[in-house]
Amino acid sequence: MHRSFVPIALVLAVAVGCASQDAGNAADGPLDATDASLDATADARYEAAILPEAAVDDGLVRPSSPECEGPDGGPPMAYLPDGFCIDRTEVTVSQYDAWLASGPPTDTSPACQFNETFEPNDICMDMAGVCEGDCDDHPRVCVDWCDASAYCKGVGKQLCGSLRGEAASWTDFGDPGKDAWQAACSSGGQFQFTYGDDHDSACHDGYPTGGQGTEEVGTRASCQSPDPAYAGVFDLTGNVWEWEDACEGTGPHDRCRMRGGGFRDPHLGYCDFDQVTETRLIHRESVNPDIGFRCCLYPD
Ligand SMILES: [Ca+2]
Ligand SMILES: [Ca+2]
Repeated sequence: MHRSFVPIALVLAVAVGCASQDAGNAADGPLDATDASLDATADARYEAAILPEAAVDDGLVRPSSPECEGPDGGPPMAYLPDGFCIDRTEVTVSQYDAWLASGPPTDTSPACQFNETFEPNDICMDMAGVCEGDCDDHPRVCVDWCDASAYCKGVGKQLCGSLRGEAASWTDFGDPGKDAWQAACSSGGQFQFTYGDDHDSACHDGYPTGGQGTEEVGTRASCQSPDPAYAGVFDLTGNVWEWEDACEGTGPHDRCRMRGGGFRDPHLGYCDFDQVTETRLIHRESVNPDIGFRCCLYPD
């Protein structure tokens, strides 16, 4: 077990300054293109697994797994053996902005009545680490939990929660038999890290940019599962933390979980890392330059 993590001070919990807002290479892996046992879906995952360029250029245009067809936007999805679909990457700036441009209706969910806008927070967007310039394929950051949840619903998906498509229990975040994000990250409970059990510093140590900022989603192929059935899902470790449908209560100040670590965080990346206990407290209304999200889908 690699439990050498040294808790990072709460300095990582960047306050936005507003009272209501807190702010490998898989080619070395076991996959074999000549393995006749790989079906067409697995072949597609294999291709994404061994070709980093494809992960970037092809990954965003690759069709979703057949089981995951139907959503109207966002990243292509992978169907996992646990019976649900998950976005292959974090939701990008261009994907989120396309939804915003469609004029989504006001958020009326009980937990999100505080949420007056889906626009990324202006103060947050001016903070260090937020992409400037050509950012279309970077993860969308500076959005609160309610923005993330509304986006997922808006494109016909859900913010990742339990394996059954409900909100995940606050305490089940480390259980791959109950928590969808954890099932994806741990390859159904096989591994401590997305990529296996042996620590790979390339997937930590401020992944991907040593604390400087985000990177285009899916850029690095090393930080994905070596199991073909779970491969092709990128950046579960690092790039940005990801909002999860796992909250302590229904109020704006109630805590919600974020998963996987972000570019500011060295040494993180255990799939079952408990950010609430060990690093920082994040509330439903919080925004931050290193928090984004991805969505799930639960086929009938
Ligand atoms: Ca908002
Ligand atoms: Ca991530």
